[in-house]
Amino acid sequence: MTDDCLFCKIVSGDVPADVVGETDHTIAFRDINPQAPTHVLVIPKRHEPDVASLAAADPEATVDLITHTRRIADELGTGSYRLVFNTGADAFQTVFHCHGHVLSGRSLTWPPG
Ligand code: DGP
Repeated sequence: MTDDCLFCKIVSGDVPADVVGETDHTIAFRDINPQAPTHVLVIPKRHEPDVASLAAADPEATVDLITHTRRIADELGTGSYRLVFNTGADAFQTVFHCHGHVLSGRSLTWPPG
């Protein structure tokens, strides 16, 4: 837990969120600014700034997070989904606690949109 991290506060329950799933290592909650009918953030409970840091620190939690995204897409989306890890400020990462965006429920375009 990092005191000044918004997503750590969601993990601890100090900031409310629309939680749609939880495992030993991860929680999933709806994004406050959805970009698709299903837009869920899947995050590790432990604080790591990005997915590569999580993979280095805790491979088991990383596998759990990826597996959890599949379940969210199956249960709440269409089955087809996009999993996005914005990494670094220039890639539009705004919250520096690892999170995967699960986007589903509409036709997604490529390049990303
Ligand atoms: P990123 O730009 O990749 O770091 O994504 C951060 C996402 O977090 C962004 O899509 C909006 C979402 N977000 C920011 N603050 C909150 C919040 O307080 N609650 C929820 N549910 N989502 C938030």
